[in-house]
Amino acid sequence: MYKSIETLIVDIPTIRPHKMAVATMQTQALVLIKVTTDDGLIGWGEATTIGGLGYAEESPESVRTNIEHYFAPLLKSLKNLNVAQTMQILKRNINGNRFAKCAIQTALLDIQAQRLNVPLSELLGGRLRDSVPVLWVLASGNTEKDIAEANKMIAAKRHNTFKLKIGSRAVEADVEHVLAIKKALGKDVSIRVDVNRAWSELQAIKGIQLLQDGGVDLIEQPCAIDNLDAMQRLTRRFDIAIMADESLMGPQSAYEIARHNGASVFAVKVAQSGGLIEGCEVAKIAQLAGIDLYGGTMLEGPVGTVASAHAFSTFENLAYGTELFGPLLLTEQILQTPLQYENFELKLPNTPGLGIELDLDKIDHLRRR
Ligand code: MUC
Ligand code: MG
Repeated sequence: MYKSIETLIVDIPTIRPHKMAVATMQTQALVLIKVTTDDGLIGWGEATTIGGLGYAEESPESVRTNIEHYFAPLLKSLKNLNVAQTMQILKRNINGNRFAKCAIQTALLDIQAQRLNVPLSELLGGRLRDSVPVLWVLASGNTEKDIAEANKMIAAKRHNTFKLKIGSRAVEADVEHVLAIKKALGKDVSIRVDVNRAWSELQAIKGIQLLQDGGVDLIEQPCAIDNLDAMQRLTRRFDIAIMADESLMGPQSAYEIARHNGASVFAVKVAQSGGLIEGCEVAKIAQLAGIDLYGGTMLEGPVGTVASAHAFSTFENLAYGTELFGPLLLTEQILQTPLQYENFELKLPNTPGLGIELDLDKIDHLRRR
């Protein structure tokens, strides 16, 4: 039934260095999975990560190796199973590897949605919106450059909400940088910060107080992944939204964080969740626990971005919008028709499956040999 499963690593320079506490990105290594069926259908998935092993436990190279050696032979041995049954067998036989599992599941859902002639979102329960709001991340490392970049985005009606990457400098220096940007952009522009787990609890108390007083709207992953106690105390202590990102690793951890009041917002990432379906489960847990939602990214290219958009379009509450801007950070586009960003939102395709057409010549030219 599944004839071939290919993993392509496609290295694309970013439009400027993207500085985060965990890594500075100059190039993004897109990890694309192409699944071909015996009857000639093709499904795509993506398992892109950030900064090699700087962000998560899977690297582009480990995804490729594990798909080639473990996922592909197993998938090729399966016959006459639906997507759920196929994923159940993969999960029983392969531990961890959430990014690889997400990419494979996406490709299988893409194929199934094409067979049924419906957009992929219809297999996830059905979309509630045809577009999702998209913010922009300011991460040039320079306050003046960030302000100029934000003003350009607002004027072009591309983004009117901004997330700032902090955590690599002293708390005071980071706060000064954020509040200068907040002041320059004014009260109507929502500013959030992502600390990428760089602060101790005491640093977080100091930093969050100053940012809350300065009119910032949200603090993302201030403390270490495992420090659920600190996240709980910070969530209770402050009025400002505290968002879990790296510490969310699928439905089980979503349940644990929700149970301990360890966040007021969840950043749902389909790869971190282990799949589109699991991302929707994380969202459901949030909804039941009264936690708000935000659609996150692993700075994927268009495949992972549109797959995420299909999942996020089904969420009842998307109070904090999304950050599905990954393709816009890249100097090269790999679709025949680029994803449509307009009026501060990303439009979802209506055609069957993921609803995108890849530029295979471009991919072949850019891919790692
Ligand atoms: C993260 O931690 O949120 C998402 C946007 C961005 O600039 O970095 C990522 C990772
Ligand atoms: Mg984050």
